[in-house]
Amino acid sequence: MLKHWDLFLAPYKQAVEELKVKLKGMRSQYELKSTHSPIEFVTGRVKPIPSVLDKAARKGIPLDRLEEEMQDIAGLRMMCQFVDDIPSVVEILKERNDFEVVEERNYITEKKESGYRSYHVVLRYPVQTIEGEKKILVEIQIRTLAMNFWATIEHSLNYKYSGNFPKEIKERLQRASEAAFQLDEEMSKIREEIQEAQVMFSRKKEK
Ligand code: 0O2
Repeated sequence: MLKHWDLFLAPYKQAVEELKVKLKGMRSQYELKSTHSPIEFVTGRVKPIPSVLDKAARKGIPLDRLEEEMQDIAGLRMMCQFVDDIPSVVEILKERNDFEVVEERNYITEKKESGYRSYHVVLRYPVQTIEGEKKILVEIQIRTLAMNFWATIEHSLNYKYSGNFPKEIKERLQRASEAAFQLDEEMSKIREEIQEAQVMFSRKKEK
């Protein structure tokens, strides 16, 4: 049974490892040019088997349809400093020719009821295997540091309460989401000041 899952997850693991290198490479290119990088950092993971099974049961996805219907078995996150960096990152992804963007979900303009904000892009990514090329779905979540802070905290609380938050916690999370939104707004207003300071700092480090 475990062997079957190992085989199933192998191309997803390969895709996550390859994409982490590629997307982190984008950040390094900005650093070399000493210009503001719209990408702050990149993480990636393969969904653990119990989470795959949970989600399949929750969404009524038959196990023999996982490849077609579960889009985030391979998942990456790209964190940005500013909200305005997010469309720049999406454009760069769309211009690449090593994968195809097949779907986009904008939970920034359409915030989720929980308070969740993020921009999701689904890719069809070709993995080279010993049996030939296999195209798999990969989800990239693009978000600011503030959105990531909120989502990380909310996600861990979700484990504790299995999604059934007490009213008080739910309201606090919604207020915290609003505070994260305000933080993003304030930072956007002084974006130019911050970027100038960051370029000065990186040049000083180089000397
Ligand atoms: P993980 O891997 O533990 O993060 P659904 O799962 O029904 O919400 P769907 O169709 O799978 O929706 O696609 P969606 O909403 O684009 O992507 C789901 C993923 O987005 C989730 O993965 C989370 O990573 C993130 N997400 C969506 N809504 C929320 C939210 O309210 N709070 C937080 N913290 N994250 C959210 P999983 O499946 O939860 O798994």
